[in-house]
Amino acid sequence: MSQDTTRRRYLVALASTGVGLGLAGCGSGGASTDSPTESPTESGGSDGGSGESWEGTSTVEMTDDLTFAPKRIEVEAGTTVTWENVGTIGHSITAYEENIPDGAEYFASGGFDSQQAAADGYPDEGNVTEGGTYEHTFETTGEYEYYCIPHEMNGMVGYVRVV
Ligand SMILES: [Cu+2]
Repeated sequence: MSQDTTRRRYLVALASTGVGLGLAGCGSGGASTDSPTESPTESGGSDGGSGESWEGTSTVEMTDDLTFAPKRIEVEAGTTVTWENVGTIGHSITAYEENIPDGAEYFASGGFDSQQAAADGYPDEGNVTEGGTYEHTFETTGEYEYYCIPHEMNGMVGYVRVV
């Protein structure tokens, strides 16, 4: 079986040569990753914490920029908040069931009593069209987070703080 041994040595020799060449060949990867397509996510998942400004108003506009303006409002308990569609694109006002104070009444345009029902019913119900309004009276103090069903993916989210 000496023939076999010889053959093995030959293969090993080839292999090491190959490794050497491989290393030499590396390190060339010049042009490639300079893509700036990463960061323009500004209004990410802030937790309503520091640095956010809360406006003392009871009127929120919904715009063709796909925003609630202002995004954060603060009102006293018992205040009726009005959302008005000042653009041409339809929107919903839909509370996150998990992000409203304990014991608070659920709210959503269309009058739904759960987030699931609101999502299922849209857009036949709950769509606030051009010039349309939606109102809700906040009785329970705490912080509420809501969104627009068709534009949640665009960051169309808002907050109401009731004091
Ligand atoms: Cu919207």
